[in-house]
Amino acid sequence: MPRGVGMAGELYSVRMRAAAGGPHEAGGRHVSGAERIVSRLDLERTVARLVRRAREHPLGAADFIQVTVERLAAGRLGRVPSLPVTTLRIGAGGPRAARDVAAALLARAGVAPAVAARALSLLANGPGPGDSSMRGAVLMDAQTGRRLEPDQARGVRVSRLDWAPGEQRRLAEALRRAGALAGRDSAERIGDALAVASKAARAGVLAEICWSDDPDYTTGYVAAPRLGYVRLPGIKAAGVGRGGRVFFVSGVADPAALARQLEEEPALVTLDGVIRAPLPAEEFLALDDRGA
Ligand code: WAQ
Ligand code: MG
Repeated sequence: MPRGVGMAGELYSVRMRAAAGGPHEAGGRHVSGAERIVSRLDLERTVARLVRRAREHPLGAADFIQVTVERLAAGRLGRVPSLPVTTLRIGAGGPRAARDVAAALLARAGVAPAVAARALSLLANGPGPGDSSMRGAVLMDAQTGRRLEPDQARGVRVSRLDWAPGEQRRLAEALRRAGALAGRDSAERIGDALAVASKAARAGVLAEICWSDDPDYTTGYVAAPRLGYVRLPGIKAAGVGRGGRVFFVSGVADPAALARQLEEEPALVTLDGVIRAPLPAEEFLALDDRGA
């Protein structure tokens, strides 16, 4: 997807969120969200694309779409290197087996096993109020399992980020070359998730687990600075509309300040880590230090 020739001049953060049954604040069901950082030249077509993305979303027709356009202060844009990407082969064990691998990876990243188990069941049941989805992520203490996000209905949204120009296309090519795309895997979705995970890792998040609440997207991941971004195909059965995201942190004195950093500090992601060909989960787990 062309994103303009350069990032010189004025930059804009463009953010979209969509809901059905009214705005999110009035109890509407979250349908989709996406965002970009673009130059002035790309501003209008970016707004149009995001509106189209909301309207054509598989979770159903949105009747509330909000697009926010905000000029970024000059010189405030951080650079975030992307985590290395590994796609695991899970075998025939289905979501159960993939979640066991996720738990093993989280333990390796420093999350207490009981806390990892708690996060997995939270995502399986829907982490929002009344077992709904959240718009943002749960922030969880990696040792106690305590939820630290300031707003538990909304969660923490990693925001004001995008790929540097051309990088998302390079990522898509690298994924294809590595043979990492199977079934309904979407390079665009991987790009969005990898950007979020890379910004979170950079900000000091210890580990993350995520799978989509979109019924037809069944690949999830665990990410951590030590592991990289580790994709777990089939971590959810097709047709299940529950999912979410958990950021695990350790020894964070001020969770609200971390949440603000994740939400507000603008950042461009550059393709940095390797994109590996798929390998069996046991093989990855048998290796000690992976990733960066
Ligand atoms: N910041 C924090 N949490 C978010 C954000 C964000 N920017 N965007 C979404 N979430 C949370 C929210 O609770 C959603 O319900 C949940 O994550 C899932 O979001 O093949 O598509 O956009 O490697 O449905 C991961 C695997 C796909 C990609 C994840 O998530 C791959 C996905 P979705
Ligand atoms: Mg979703």
